[in-house]
Amino acid sequence: MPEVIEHELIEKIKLLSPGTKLRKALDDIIHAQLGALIVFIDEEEFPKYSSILQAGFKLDCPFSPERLYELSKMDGAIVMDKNASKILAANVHIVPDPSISTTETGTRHRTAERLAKQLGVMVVAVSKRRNVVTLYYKDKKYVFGDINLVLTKVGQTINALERFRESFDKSLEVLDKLEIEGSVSLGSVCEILIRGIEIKSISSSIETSIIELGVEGRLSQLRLREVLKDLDEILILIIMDYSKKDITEDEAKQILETMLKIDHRLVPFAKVLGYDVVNSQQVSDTIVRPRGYRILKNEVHIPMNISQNVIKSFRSIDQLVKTNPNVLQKVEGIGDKRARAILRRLREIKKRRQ
Ligand code: 3AT
Ligand code: 3AT
Ligand code: MN
Repeated sequence: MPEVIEHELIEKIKLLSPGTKLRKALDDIIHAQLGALIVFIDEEEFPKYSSILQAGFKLDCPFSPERLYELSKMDGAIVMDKNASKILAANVHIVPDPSISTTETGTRHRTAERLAKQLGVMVVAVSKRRNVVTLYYKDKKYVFGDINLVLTKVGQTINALERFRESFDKSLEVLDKLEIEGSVSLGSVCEILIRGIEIKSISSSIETSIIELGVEGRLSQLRLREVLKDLDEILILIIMDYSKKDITEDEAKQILETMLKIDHRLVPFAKVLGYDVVNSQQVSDTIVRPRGYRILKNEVHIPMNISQNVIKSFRSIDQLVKTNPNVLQKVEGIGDKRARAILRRLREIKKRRQ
């Protein structure tokens, strides 16, 4: 489910995730084989809606999971304030505008969907028959999965992502050496970028599930953070290294955004980097020379503004590796010590066995 779920809906999902009091109430309702229809509105607006939210009885008491659970034994809807801190009314009969479209079948769920659309509010339906919680917010709908299934799915996805990240990191080490030898093909650059983009898009496909897991998702959240660690930065540096023309960091970020949307194939990736190629054979046959942003940043820990000076003078990393400290020192921001450190590190990488 790679759809981008908007920020507002994410906030609502958090309100209902494990660890919250609201979720405790919903779990109790499900375990008791009950159903519920809960409307969240601005307390001050409540009197205005007397024709839509009819009858029932007013309560105006603080919310607790126990109270909500007891009230769900009654027919009709429960009205709460929008922060879920108060229960305003129970046994309410909701009469939304019947002309508003709904794809649901049961009356509870049809009513919930219509009301959320009509008032632009959050409505939660707990199905008695299907033991499932559905969140409606404005015209959006989110069905909460069975927590154990969601946990399993997220866990399996992260296991795979961890393996992908490991092999991505290994291919960066290979790239280091090829870059210094001056024998990188455009194909191998695009392949690495594609792997990185795949890690990013698979990760974002489970982000909502992790939020849905609430406190149960903490470990997954930490693991995912490790998987994504420095990934954007690395991809941006690779793009700056291999873009056909000189680009700024911001331009590289734009290219990264574009890469998330295109086909994960060599030709489209090479084109986004600015190469005029027609087929993947041509991509693989093209030898490219990196400017050196990534190696200088990640292997030698040179700040970006200084590596820019180095790159202005040497143009590519294979040129840089051939120079000597006296020449390198002439670059602004590079002293004797740094010059030696850069060259030492580059030679170490060159000698490294794969
Ligand atoms: P019971 O005494 O519980 O049988 P009730 O008047 O308390 O009846 P409920 O709110 O429990 O009514 O609703 C029971 C079912 O009746 C739920 C729904 O399938 C159906 N129902 C209620 N109102 C409507 C409606 N306006 N249109 C179609 N079906 C409805
Ligand atoms: P289940 O999946 O069976 O729980 P449903 O969408 O099939 O939900 P039902 O028609 O079975 O819905 O109705 C179940 C209860 O929902 C009946 C009533 O207590 C409540 N309900 C349904 N429509 C309304 C409404 N317009 N206002 C308040 N409560 C309603
Ligand atoms: Mn039903």
